[in-house]
Amino acid sequence: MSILPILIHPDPRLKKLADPVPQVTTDLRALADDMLETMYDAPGIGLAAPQIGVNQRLIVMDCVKAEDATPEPMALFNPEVTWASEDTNVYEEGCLSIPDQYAEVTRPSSVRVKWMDVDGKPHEREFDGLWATCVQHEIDHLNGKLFIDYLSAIKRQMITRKMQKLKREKARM
Ligand code: K2U
Ligand code: ZN
Repeated sequence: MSILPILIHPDPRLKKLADPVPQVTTDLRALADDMLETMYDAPGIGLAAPQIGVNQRLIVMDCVKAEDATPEPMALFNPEVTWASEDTNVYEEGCLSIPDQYAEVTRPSSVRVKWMDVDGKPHEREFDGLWATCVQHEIDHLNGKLFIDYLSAIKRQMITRKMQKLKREKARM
């Protein structure tokens, strides 16, 4: 198991449409494990393969936040939203590829998602609450969309400039 480096915005690899996974291989199972370890280490509650530079349709999540609760790690291959509620929720979102920047994003409060699990088995179920926000945030990553794309051009530009400065400073270290 490895902790993988997370790409930081702006990066063209974060804007690409990820490729479908034809079948779940041993390598992809290992990648899902590494993504979960990377996510827990960040810490985060979700991570999409493009964020670690792999342009495939794979996301991992564990939105159980309570310290004493049992973790619920999930790996979803080729996830897609099949239904979204009209009701919406506003959540102050962040992103591991846009560190320390937060903004309110409005999304459907419930979604039904179908996907393939690590054994290649199909699933479809409804997600609510933080799980719904997270799964939509992660599927956006597979379509090259970041939470800042829901903000005004001015706010998006301000955050992008902060990330460009951060990357310049990191490059000097
Ligand atoms: O994709 C990512 O960058 C992981 C995000 C997922 C996420 C963002 C906003 C709302 C829900 C999920 C990270 O987990 S950001 C860190 C975080 C941690 C706890 C709650 C919300 C965000
Ligand atoms: Zn993100």
